[in-house]
Amino acid sequence: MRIVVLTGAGISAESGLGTFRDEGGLWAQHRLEDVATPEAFARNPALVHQFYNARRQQAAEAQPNAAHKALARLETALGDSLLLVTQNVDDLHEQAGSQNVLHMHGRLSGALCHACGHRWTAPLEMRPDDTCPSCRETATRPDVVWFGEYPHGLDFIEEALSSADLFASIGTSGQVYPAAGFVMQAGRYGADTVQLNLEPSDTSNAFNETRLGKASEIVPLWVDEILKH
Ligand code: BV8
Repeated sequence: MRIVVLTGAGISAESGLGTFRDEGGLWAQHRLEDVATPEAFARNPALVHQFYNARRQQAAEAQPNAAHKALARLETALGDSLLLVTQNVDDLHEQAGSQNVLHMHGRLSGALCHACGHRWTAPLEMRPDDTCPSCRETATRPDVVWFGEYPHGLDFIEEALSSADLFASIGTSGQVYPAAGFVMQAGRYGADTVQLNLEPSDTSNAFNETRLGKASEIVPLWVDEILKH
C-alpha cells in the first residue's frame, strides 16, 4: 500500500502552534503580504525576522501530539511506501520520530543566504544585519517558502502521487496552492483520497472521504485502521 500524506497547520494546533486561518490565527495578527512574501522582506526585513523569530521560539517550546506520533508509527510500518509531505515549517514530525519528512514550504530551523545560497541551522533569533557564515554578506533570511516562491520537491511529490494507492490530507484548509491541488492530482491518477480535518476545507468536495475531528483523536484511529490491513 503506497500512501502520500500531506499535513498542514491543523496537525500542530493541539501542540499550541497557531494555525494561519482560524480565528486568532497567525494571519489574523499579520497580513500575509506584510510578513510572508519576498517583497515584504525587502520592504521591512526586521518585521519579517520578528515574525519568524516569534514562531521559531514558539516551535522550540512545542511538543508533538498524538497525531504526529501516529504518523511516525505509520512510517515505521510502511518505510518508503509512505511519503510524508508537510506544509508546516515546525519540526514536530521529526520530534515525534518521523525520519523522512518533505518540508515543501521550508523549515523555521533553517537559514538561507540570498546572496550565495548557503544554508545553515538558524539561530533562535535572526536579525537583518546578521552576516552569512559563508560569504559574510548581510543577506540572511529564514529558509521558508514565501508566497510567490517555488515550493520544494514538487516533481518528487507528483511522482509519488502518480503511484499512490491513497492520498491523505491532514489539518489543512486547502487554500494554498500548489499543495491544495494534490488531492485533484491524486484522484486523476486513480488514488483513493481521504481528508482528516477539524472542519470541511475549501477542497472537501475533491475527497472520496472526509473525517471531521481533532487530529490528535482521528489520526491515531485512522493509522490503526491502515495498519490492520
Ligand atoms: C507558488 C511558509 C509559483 C512560510 C507558506 C495569485 C497570485 C500569486 C500567487 C497565487 C495566486 N493565486 C494562487 C497563488 C499561489 C499562492 C497561493 O496559493 N495563494 C493563496 C493564498 C491563494 N501560492 C504560492 O505563492 C506558492 N508558490 O505558487 O509558486 C508556482 C506556480 C506553479 C506551480 C508551482 C509554483 C507558495 C505557497 C507557500 C507560502 N508559504 N508558509 C510560513 O509558514 O510562514 S503558506 C502557509 O499557509 C503555510 O505554510 C501553510 O502551508 C499554508 C496553508 O495553511 P494551512 O496549513 O492549511 O493552515 P490553515 O490555518 O489555513 O488551516 C488549518 C486547518 O486546520 C483548518 O482547516 C482548520 O480547520 C484545521 N484545524 C485546526 N485545528 C485542528 C485542525 N484540524 C485538525 N485538528 C485540529 N486540532
